[in-house]
Amino acid sequence: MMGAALAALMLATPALAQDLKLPRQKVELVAPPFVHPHEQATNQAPKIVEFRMEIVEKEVVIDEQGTKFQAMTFNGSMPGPMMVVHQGDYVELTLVNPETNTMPHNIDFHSATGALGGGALTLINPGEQVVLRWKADRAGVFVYHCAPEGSMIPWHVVSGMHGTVMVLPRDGLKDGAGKALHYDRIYYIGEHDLYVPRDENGKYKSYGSPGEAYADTMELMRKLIPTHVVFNGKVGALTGKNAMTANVGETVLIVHSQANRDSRPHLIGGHGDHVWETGKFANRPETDLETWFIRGGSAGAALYTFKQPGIYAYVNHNLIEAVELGAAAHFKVEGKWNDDLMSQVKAPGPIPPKLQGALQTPVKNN
Ligand SMILES: [Cu+2]
Repeated sequence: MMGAALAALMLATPALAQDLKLPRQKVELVAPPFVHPHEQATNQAPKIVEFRMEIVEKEVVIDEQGTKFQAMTFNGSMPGPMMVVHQGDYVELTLVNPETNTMPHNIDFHSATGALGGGALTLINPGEQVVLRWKADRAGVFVYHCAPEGSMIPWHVVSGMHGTVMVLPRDGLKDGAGKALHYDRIYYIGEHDLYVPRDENGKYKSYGSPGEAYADTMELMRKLIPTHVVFNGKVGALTGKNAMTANVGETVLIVHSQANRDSRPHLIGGHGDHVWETGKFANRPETDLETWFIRGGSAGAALYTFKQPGIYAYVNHNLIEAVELGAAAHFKVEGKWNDDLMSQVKAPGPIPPKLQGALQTPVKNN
C-alpha cells in the first residue's frame, strides 16, 4: 500500500523537530464560528504549538424539518475548529480516534508539506491516537480534512470532516501598500455540501451509523446535487439567535472555507474591504469587493469594518444555495445609524394622484 510505504519511509527519516529545543504552547481549541485567543502579530521566536483534536462520529439534526444525519467530525463540530499559529511555528497535533467510533480517520493539512499533507502519517483506527508535527512555513488560511483513501475521502469530507488552519505572518496582516491591518473580532465559517438520501415517498432517510448510510449516500453524491449546503453544520447554525455579532466601527475578519465545492460569499449591505480571496497572506488583498470566490478545497479571508447597525445576511451568492439549501448566516451589528450613507427619503405610500394620471396617459405613436 502506497500510504504505508510512504509512512515507513517517513519513519525511517530522523524526525528533526524532535530535537528542537523550542518553547511550547498548549492551545485549547474552540468550536466555530469562534476562534481560540491568539496574537495578531508576534515578536517572539518560533514555537511548537500543541493542539489536541478528538474525532467524533455522531448523529446530528441538520435542518428545521429535523432531518437526521450521521456526521463524522473533528472535535464534535462541523467544521472542525480553526487552529491559529504564526509563520515559522510548528503545529503539533494529537489526533484521537476513540474506540466508540466505527471508522479509521486521518488528517490532510493543506498548509503542511509532504506525506499527503500528513494524511499518510495519521491514519488511525478506533482506539488509537497519533501525534503529527509540521512546520507552518507559509502564511494564509488553509483547509484541513479527513482523507483516508478512495471513496472514503469525499464521503468523510461531506460527512463533516473539514476545518481550517490560519498561519499569520509574524508581523501581522498588511494591506497592499504594506500598512498593518488589525481585526477586532474573527469568525470562522465552514461551508459544506450534504447529500441526504430519500425514501420512496421522498422523505429524508435516517440511519443507525455512518456505515449504514454509506451506500445510499455515495449513490447520491455521484449525482453531484447536494440536498443541503450549509454554514457550520446545519441550516440556521449562524442565523437568528445564533447570529454573529459586532458593533459599528469594529473590524471583523471572516474566514470562509469549503473543502469540497465552490462558494461565493457575499455580505448583503456590506463589502469586503480587504479580501484574500485565495486566502494566502503573502499576496496583496483585493479591496472593496462585493462577492468573492472560494474554490472548493480552499479557504479565503475577508476583512470588513461595519459602518451601519442592523441585521446583515452573509450568504453564498448562488442564492438558491443560500435560500433553498441553507448557505446563509447573520451578523447582528449594533451602533448608530449613519444617515449620510443611507436614508429613506420618503417612506412607502400611495402614488400621488397627479403622477398616477400621468402614468395612465396613453402613449402616442409617432
Ligand atoms: Cu474520517
